[in-house]
Amino acid sequence: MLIAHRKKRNLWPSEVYRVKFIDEAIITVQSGDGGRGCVSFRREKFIPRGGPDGGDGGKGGDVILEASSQKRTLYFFRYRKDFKAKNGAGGQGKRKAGKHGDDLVLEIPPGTVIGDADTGQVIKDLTKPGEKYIIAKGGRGGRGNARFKTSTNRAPRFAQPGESGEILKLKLELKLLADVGIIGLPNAGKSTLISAISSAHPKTGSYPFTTLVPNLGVVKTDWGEPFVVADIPGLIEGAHKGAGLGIRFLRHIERTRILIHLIDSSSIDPADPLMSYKTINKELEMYNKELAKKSQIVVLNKIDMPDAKKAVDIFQAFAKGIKIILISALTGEGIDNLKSKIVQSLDKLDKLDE
Ligand SMILES: Nc1nc2c(ncn2[C@@H]2O[C@H](COP(=O)(O)OP(=O)(O)OP(=O)(O)O)[C@@H](O)[C@H]2O)c(=O)[nH]1
Ligand SMILES: [Mg+2]
Repeated sequence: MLIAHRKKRNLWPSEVYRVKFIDEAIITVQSGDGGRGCVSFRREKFIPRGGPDGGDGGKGGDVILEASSQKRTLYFFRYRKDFKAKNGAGGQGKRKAGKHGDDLVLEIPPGTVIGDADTGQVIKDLTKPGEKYIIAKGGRGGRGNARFKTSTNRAPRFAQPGESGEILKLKLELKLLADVGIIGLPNAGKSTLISAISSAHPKTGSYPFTTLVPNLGVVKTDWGEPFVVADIPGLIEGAHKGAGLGIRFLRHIERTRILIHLIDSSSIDPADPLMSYKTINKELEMYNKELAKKSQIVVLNKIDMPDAKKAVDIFQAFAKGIKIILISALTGEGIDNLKSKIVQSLDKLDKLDE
């Protein structure tokens, strides 16, 4: 079986799975048109022929892209694709200028590359939170007739129209960095879990090493910004020395913010209930001390199985002081609770960063 896996792996060019690490959106943005200039003449009592007093049109709104640490993915752009800033208002009599159109600010996650969707050319790379870029400038307002008065034409009957806004088709591209990594022994149910909570649907199977390359999925929640989860191949004892597959992918989760440590409750050995938990943590530490320090959410899976309750009780009795979440990735039990715990942990870390 392993040979078959190896063959398959070689057949997969890195490109194939690199695609999964990218979030993309194609959107159209349009800046506001400038307001038209006004043609108007002063009309006052006892002044039969007042001069021209048409005001200028207002400037159209800009479309601005802003990198925001509140955004983790391009999920928002799956459902809205057309964006337009406001037009400038027309000028009025008495030299009153039209109001400027409001700018439209679109928040995108830091690290988003903005390109021209038609030519593929990169326009801008927004990396730091707070960084802004005017992607489409609003049209200038047209000048009112008051501006065109000259010695030879004291009563111009014309004004400028406003300049049109720009329309751009953009491709947004974000290399996804997972916020959450799922770790555990082979068969713990990591891929089943990522399927249950996210847009990723990797292969699952009742044999070890079903997953050969990491999978990334975007998880949408009811509590705010979606987050990204990575499921990596199972870790086994000796992984840090190269046993199994998981180790070579640990670097993918080095930059995650939290880890879900997934344990198959049906394989808990009553004689040594914490064995798998300790094995994984030891491997993390041998690989990289920082990784071992990352905050973990410990999750017992497969609680739908017969005798699961007994195994969970035993585990809990031994794992004093460790908070445990119970789920069945297969039936969905406990999944919402887990999602809300992940969101809470991420929010807490976000606050610490601020
Ligand atoms: N009864 C039950 N079976 C589960 C549950 N979660 C996963 N399984 C099964 O456990 C087996 C392994 O699941 P996977 O999701 O492939 O496990 P994995 O951790 O990704 O395994 P590797 O990729 O090999 O490391 C599959 O047959 C799943 O159907 C669960 O909550 N309950
Ligand atoms: Mg898997």
